[in-house]
Amino acid sequence: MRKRFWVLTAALAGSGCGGPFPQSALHPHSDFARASDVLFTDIFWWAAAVFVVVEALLVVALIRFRHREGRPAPTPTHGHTLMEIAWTLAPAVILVFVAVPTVRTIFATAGGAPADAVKVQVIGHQWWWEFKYPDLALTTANEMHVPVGKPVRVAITSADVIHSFWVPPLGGKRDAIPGQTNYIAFQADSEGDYSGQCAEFCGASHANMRLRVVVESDSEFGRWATVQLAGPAAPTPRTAAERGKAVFARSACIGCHTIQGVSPGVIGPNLTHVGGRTTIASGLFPNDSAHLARWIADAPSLKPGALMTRMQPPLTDADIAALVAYLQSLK
Ligand code: HEC
Ligand SMILES: [Cu+2]
Repeated sequence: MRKRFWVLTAALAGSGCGGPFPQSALHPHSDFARASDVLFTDIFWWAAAVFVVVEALLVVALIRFRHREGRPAPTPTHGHTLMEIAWTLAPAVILVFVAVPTVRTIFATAGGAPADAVKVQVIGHQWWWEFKYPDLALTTANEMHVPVGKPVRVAITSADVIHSFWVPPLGGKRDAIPGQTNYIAFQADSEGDYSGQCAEFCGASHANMRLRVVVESDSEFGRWATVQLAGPAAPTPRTAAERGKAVFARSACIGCHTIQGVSPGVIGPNLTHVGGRTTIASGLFPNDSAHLARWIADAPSLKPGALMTRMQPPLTDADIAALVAYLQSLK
């Protein structure tokens, strides 16, 4: 019985260290994330050493001075100058070894970047992320693209309440504060699709405020930017997508969403190329017909508190299907 308990405990503890864990800060993929990881490991080993020394002394004291029949109580030590100096100095020295790398990392990750860094402006919204590339005059949402091996400078702010931008494998977390801009800079060292998360409680769907960062080759990034900069594809005449465009243009959608050349809304994500995204609703759902249809019909039922309210009067199933076809055509 006891043996089985230990095997089970070891298995549970061991399994905590495996798995893919897409939002783990222990798998760094940029200079920023590596700097935090190195600092974390450094402080972890100092803490481990302190733990071992303190626990060892405790165990020695427990065993050596245990009460035994007929033995008088040990005499307590008072005013031992050497010991007092030792246990004051040792922690002070350890704290210096912790403080110096900490302060160095704080400055190293303060957001400084060369002038030719790719610039991205991140704006937190309840409960989605807007990404603007000022040098490219490009706006998108929820999925940020950056080239691999190039410095990226991220300027972070918020349109409503305080959020926090955090992509554990790449960098952050850094608060997104309305009326203020905070910066981080990083250089991703491997291509991939990294997930992030708002890290400052911001209301009902805080936990559903995710994001993705696609790190790709320079040429793929260039291709992506070119597609984003082009206007939306015109739907083929007499298809569901064309009917969907008409439904979009006569519905409340236009008050909240921008589709370049179609509508100017700025309450929700820019939908000009929404069909090219892999997810919707800030990384919550795959961008497929079923989820799009349910989202358009009743977004708050999929994402509590979503500021995309239920359409009134409700859209017909045919209208929703047409809208889905239209949005999917916007690659
Ligand atoms: C009251 C403003 C409002 C109206 C009206 C509105 N939306 Fe939205 N929409 C939003 C907001 C805000 C979000 C982001 C919600 C979130 O993720 O929390 C959103 C998200 C979306 C998304 C997901 C985009 C992404 O990148 O994740 C799609 C698709 C969408 N809306 C389509 C539509 C369509 C189609 C209509 C019209 C039938 C519509 N919306 C009407 C505010 C609105
Ligand atoms: Cu949040």
